[in-house]
Amino acid sequence: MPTRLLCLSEPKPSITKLPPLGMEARDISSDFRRYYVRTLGRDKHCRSTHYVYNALSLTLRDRLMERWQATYYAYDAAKSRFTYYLSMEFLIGRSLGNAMLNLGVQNAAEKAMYDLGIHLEELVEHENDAGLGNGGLGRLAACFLDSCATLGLPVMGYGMHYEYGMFRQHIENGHQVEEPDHWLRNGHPWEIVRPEYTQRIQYGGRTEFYKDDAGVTHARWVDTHDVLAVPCDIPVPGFENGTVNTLRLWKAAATDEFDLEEFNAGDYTRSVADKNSAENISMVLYPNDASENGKELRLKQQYFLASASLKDVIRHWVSHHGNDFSQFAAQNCFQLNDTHPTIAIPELMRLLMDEHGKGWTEAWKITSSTMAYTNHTLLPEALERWPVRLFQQLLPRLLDIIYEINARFLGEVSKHWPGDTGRLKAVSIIEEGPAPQVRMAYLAIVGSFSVNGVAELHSQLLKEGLFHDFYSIWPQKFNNKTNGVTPRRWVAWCNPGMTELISSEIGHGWITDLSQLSQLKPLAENAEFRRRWHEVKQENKARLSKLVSLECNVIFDPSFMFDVQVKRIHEYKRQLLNILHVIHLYDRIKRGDTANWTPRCVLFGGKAAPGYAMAKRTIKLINNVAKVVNEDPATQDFLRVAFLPNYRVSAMEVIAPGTDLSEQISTAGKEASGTGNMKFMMNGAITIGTLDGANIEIREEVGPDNFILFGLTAPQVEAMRSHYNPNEIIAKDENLGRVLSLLESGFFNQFEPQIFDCIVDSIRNPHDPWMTAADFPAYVDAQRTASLLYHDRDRWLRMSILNSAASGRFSTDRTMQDYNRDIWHLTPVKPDRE
Ligand code: CJW
Repeated sequence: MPTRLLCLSEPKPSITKLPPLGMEARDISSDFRRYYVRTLGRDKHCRSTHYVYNALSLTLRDRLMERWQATYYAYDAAKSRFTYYLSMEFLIGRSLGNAMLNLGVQNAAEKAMYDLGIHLEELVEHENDAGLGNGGLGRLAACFLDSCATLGLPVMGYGMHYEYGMFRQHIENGHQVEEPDHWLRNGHPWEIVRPEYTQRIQYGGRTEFYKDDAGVTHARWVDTHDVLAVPCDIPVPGFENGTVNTLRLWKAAATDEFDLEEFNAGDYTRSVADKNSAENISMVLYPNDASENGKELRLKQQYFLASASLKDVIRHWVSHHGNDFSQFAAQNCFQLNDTHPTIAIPELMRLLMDEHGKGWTEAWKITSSTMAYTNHTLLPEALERWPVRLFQQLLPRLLDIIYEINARFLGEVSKHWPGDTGRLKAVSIIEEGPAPQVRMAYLAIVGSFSVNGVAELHSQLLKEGLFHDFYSIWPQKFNNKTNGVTPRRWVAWCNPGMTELISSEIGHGWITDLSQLSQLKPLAENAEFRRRWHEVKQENKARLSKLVSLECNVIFDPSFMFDVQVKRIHEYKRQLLNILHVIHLYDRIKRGDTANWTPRCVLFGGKAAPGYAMAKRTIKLINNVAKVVNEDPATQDFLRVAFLPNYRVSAMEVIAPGTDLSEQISTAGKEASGTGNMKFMMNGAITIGTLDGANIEIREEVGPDNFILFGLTAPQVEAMRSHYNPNEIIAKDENLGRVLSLLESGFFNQFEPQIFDCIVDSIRNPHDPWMTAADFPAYVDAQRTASLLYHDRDRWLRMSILNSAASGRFSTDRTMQDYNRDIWHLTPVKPDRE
């Protein structure tokens, strides 16, 4: 830890007082050159983009830093109530472009670089994505932070500083191959390490009880193995408003205290190895999306995040209020991003009781009015449960507290349903059995004052199904907060052509008030506007086509319809249904059934969890089908198929603007919300989709004529389960029969016998949870509708404009205002730059 400066009095304010930095091209240029030459020590012979990128990043970071400090002075002065967004994932992607956009210096930076003979775009492309998340849940957290900063809300993100983010995906012979993503290899100029706020995190050991001087019994956690948590802060700029919030990511470090017993016993190397195991805690992001993996290290990570963040907030609290926690709940709120940080509930209890001497009642009152829980999935395989045995070993004191929370909760339940022991068993936080488990979702509900789902259907299903008993006890806790995406990154940054066109018609107020896009509606009837809209889309398609050609070696002709499905590969998302349709189109081409054909380029992208065999096999199928289709000269004018490797945030920034048709085809009731659907809609794509997650609200906003609907509804899916007969459907539907025959004949795996048997079997299985066969005929019809609509260019353009125009509700600005109105109750603060 750095030593404190020796000074007789406190440092004078003049140490921190500096004139404001200029925002013009010449100011940026001169700071840039100073960093390049003086700080980084480069000269005219240096040819590496890396240093140029770093010099520009540091130049912009200085400008963020000014606003960052001003923001915190303003929050302090306003004595702001704060919300802390606790999340194991923040999928932030690249930072340079976002910093330029939100600081409003894009043009100035562009000019400064241009005058020095540097292409800004090359610098932007140089940056590695910060892939500190899996998919929707992690990207949502990043969009939330952007919106909170833009709204001036005192919200801070707390997460993990993984050394290795989401793995890099290669495709070899059609198979996914994972490679570690050492995203920090070239450094990360956007973070500031703050060792002065290091926290100590305990593991293992045992609980010891003792009496204080007044004879009151207390507990303490002793004989623990400790690990240090060091914060790395990343600035989160609001859009042109002078606010910069903080994303604080925790990195694990060893305590530097050797185990003396081991050391003296001569086991020096073992003692050093322990250091490694400490640092392992923040080494790698678990690459599971909506499926649990249950590894001990994951629980260690969860506790690491929760404990470090709470201790950090309490450190700040105690420095202002001492041991008086009476106003703590009035001033602080924790939003739990799924159950992953739920251990924060017993941890806050522990800190208040064991470290601050509060009694159970007071501690519980504070905890249960401070925590709020967001659920992101109904899939049983994603619901976290931890073996009691593991808790006992790793976090014994927390298990004590969880047992006590459960005992008191079950006491309440038996008052609600007297004598109903079945009910007690059903809602118990501890699932009994040969290997008892802690149900993290139940712990989260019991310990929170708010429980929300992420789209209307999802929140409804939580109340009716998964959490029904809890809803009966506490109906007032349950609420919906439909997800969104930030229009800064997902339109203003990634689609400059559309941004310019829209702003030329309605001004640029829409960037911070997306509902203003509704002013575009009448322009759908304006032929000249449609022509310009089409022009922008074609340019964006050309850009996407370049990416596909570079990364997949497949030529996408921008005059074809671009039909895209990019998201994590999961059976419930039904990439399989999509590729079955591609096979059907191929079959039609081979039969010569191509009258009035709408040529298509079908793009897939997404990562499969490394241990998820079916998902990986689906990737292989897509690649094999793509190869057959693309190599067959008969398809030349009709169909192209590609799988884009290593789908990530920065790839989506090119994909969304260049997409015509957005595939959102999950089995109804399974996709909690989806957020890719919103990015596509904002960028003028038309959705083909089921009535699932936020698709329902998208269709509501844009109207049924501008949304291509198909498939069973969630209740129909459930009703069909008992008598689902896929083989009968296959026998009746000629198209599906032919597609399955092709697959079963080994047509797409001539030299790889049987590799797709598991996929065919899953479709033919009456217990197929995803009911792929059930929706296939309707899906093919809907795709025909899409083709016909695309054929009529004016019709399609109208729909495209109307989709963007109706996307206002899906800005995270709206989502954050909803959270703030119903859960957080924060007052926006405008920082004073003087
Ligand atoms: O959250 C998005 C939704 C989307 C939903 C996703 C989600 O599938 O429909 O738009 C934002 O609300 N992600 C997860 N659940 N739901 C998720 C992610 C990572 C996980 C996990 C669940 C990692 C683990 C376990 C469950 C693990 O153990 O590593």
